[in-house]
Amino acid sequence: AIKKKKTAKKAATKAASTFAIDTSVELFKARIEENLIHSLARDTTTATPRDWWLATCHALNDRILERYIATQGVHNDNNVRRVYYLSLEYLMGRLMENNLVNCGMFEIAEQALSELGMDLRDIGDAEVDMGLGNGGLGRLAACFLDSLATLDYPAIGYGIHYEFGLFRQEFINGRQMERPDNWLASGNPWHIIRPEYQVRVPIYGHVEYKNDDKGDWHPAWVGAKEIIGVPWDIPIVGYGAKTVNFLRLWESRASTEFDLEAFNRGGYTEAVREKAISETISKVLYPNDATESGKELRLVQQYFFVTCSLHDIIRRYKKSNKGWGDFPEKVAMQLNDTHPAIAVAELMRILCDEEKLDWDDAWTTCRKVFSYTNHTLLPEALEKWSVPLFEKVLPRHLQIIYEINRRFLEDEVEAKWPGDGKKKMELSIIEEGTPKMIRMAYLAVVGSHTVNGVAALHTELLKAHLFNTFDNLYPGKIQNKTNGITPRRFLKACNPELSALIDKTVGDDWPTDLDKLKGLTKVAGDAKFQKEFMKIKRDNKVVLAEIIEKDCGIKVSPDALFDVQIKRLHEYKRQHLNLLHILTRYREILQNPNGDFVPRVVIFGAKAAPGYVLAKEIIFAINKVAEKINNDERVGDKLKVVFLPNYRVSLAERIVPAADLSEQISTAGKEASGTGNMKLALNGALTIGTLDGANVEIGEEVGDDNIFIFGLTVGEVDQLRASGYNSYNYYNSNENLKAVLDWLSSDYFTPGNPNALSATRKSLLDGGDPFLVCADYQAYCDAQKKVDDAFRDTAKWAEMAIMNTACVGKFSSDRTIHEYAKEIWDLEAVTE
Ligand code: B1H
Repeated sequence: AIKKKKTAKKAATKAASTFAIDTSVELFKARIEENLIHSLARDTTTATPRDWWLATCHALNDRILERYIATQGVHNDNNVRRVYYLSLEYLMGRLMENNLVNCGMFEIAEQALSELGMDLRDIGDAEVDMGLGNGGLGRLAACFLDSLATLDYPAIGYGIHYEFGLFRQEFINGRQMERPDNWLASGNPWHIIRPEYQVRVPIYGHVEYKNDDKGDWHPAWVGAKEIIGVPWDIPIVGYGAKTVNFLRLWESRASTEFDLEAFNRGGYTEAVREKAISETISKVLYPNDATESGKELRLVQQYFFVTCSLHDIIRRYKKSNKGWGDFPEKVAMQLNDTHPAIAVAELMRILCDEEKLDWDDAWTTCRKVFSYTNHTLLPEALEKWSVPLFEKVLPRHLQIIYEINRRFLEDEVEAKWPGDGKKKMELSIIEEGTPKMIRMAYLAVVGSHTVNGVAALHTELLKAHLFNTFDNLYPGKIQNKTNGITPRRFLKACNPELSALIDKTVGDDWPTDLDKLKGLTKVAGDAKFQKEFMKIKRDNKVVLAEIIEKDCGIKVSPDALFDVQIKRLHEYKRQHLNLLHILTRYREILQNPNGDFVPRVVIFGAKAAPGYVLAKEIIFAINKVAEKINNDERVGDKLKVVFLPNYRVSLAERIVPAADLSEQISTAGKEASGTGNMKLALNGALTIGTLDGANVEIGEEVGDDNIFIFGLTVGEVDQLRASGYNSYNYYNSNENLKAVLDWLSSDYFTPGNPNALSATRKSLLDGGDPFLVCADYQAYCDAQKKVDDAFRDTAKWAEMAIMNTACVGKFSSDRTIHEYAKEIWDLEAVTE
């Protein structure tokens, strides 16, 4: 083993030296040109922006892969403990710019390309986002990978290599249309296929009992179809490029044997048909954020990637270890929500059925390796699978889940609450009913050693409601780990001018020590610094204004207040509350043509789940209202409304640095954390928000004077609901609210078609207003007035904006990952 270690050291030194050679503009330039010719068959005169992008990526990759080999060599040779992050979603965005920044090669590449007559930013636009996720949950996974590598933690992410990521959004006559996201169409320089690690996985079939040589009966899963999982690896470069981890994504393929069998049964067309079915598994990402689909294919996806990943983890473990005793020492697995929770049953199946461990040993092992993150309290997002469906897809796993549940209820629940049948019903992994349902969250809690929420308030609510009885049964098991974001992508890379100003002011080590930003508090009141800070903000707004003109054909003034709400479209996030405020403001402008208004541009970015009818109606309403306002000469620059199509990570990177105001207006208790709130505050936007999710902690960090908090608290929401909420009371007693809601059902915004926008009004009145929009309307409008007043005082506003950037160091995902490593994974950093 010692000898092996030496080879790894050597490889590392070798890579490090290549590194040094690479850090010259001349050499990087030569590598780009070489790649243009040898990999892309182009010369500098015929190359398209995409060719330049690919050539730059290849040039960079040479370097990344050396570091990757060195890191993996050290991890393997030292048989290190690793964390495995299991997630059905990774919203990686673009990788070139991020990898350049993390390799410390950004300036070199910029210079090299400029000498070749190209602009780095322009060619970067040729990269299609890697959008294998829906929203916050998927982006969190991507930020975590960045922090894990940056902090030198041995970590591997596992997920699905979807052929189609989250749909592309277009607006046609104001309505959302979904287009397939064919992200692989123009080539991907980052992923490496690993056919040697392919895994054969069984699915469907049935359970039979077989007699062993001792005469005991054992369950056996037979008649299953076999599918092949082929891994694609994407290197994850830490900042400073010491550690390069990887993300392993599984693609499903038909097995050849399976083809032949199908061929014999049904002939050629049948064989091809079955092949297509196998390949369907990794075809497309389910586009629901915070609602479960309940679809069979989704369950198959979950099982497919879990079993491929577990087999891969076990193969790696067995290469360096004997027996199962050390497995929990070498392996920690984080379940990103319940989407991979079937892993608990699958590991039990592998250990008991394949590896012949007895149940108790297998169960002890399981509980030592798994931990689970809960991301939502919304009932519609809590995964439950019907027992009949489970039995059809995974018959053996159903048996195992029943056995886990039986032992859990008869041993643990019985010991704590003897003879208490109600407690058993309440905690059962199986929910009674027709059909019976498997509560995946309960399976995850029972099978894990630690459960965590994603913000302080969210964790408190988990302990008070969803997992209250579990919290009594397992005191201390439920912990908080407030989310974070990577400051490399969401400040350094996306806002280079502000980053340079920060470097100059507090030094350049903030990207890995974000609390250093605190140093900015000293200059927050300094007029010269304020000028520099706000000049950068204005420059970023000019860039965004150009994008708005290009994508939406709307001219906006960079001197207006840029008011931004960017997130998935959902009733609980209340984009329609924002809309009601827009209408209120529009009315005021019309009623008071000579009034002194603070010019505003309200900017939205949001995709609605394709099947979420009301969310799509809200998009349509915003677009129609925007069209009217933007073309109303009486309004001019006082108010503009922009809905940028196809919101995604790369667009966020343009919007976030340009925002003045960050809309975080969910109904209190509904947004588990939010992470856009952190990105915007970090870039000097002020938050207008409710006391929900991580807004609470942002408020604690920046101070009450630097945030606009409004609306009902969680306690007040509960009280209001308990006392019988009736939105009509607000409608009837608030003249403005009544006026704007009625306006929506007139034909003012859709001439000749009076009911075109009435869906929103209907949901808020006859629909009972499930997210209390009417109840928070007045408080929201009042808070918006305070925003206007603050914005009028430019020095004051600048100071508040600087204080936001200065005080949100807590929300670096490095802090979050350190906490997971210490308090959940027991994981040490490994350096060479
Ligand atoms: C979050 C989801 C989610 N919570 C189901 N839950 C999904 C649930 O495809 N599905 O079935 C997909 C996504 N996503 C978000 O997680 C929370 O709403 C945010 O508040 C939080 O910041 C984010 C990261 O923790």
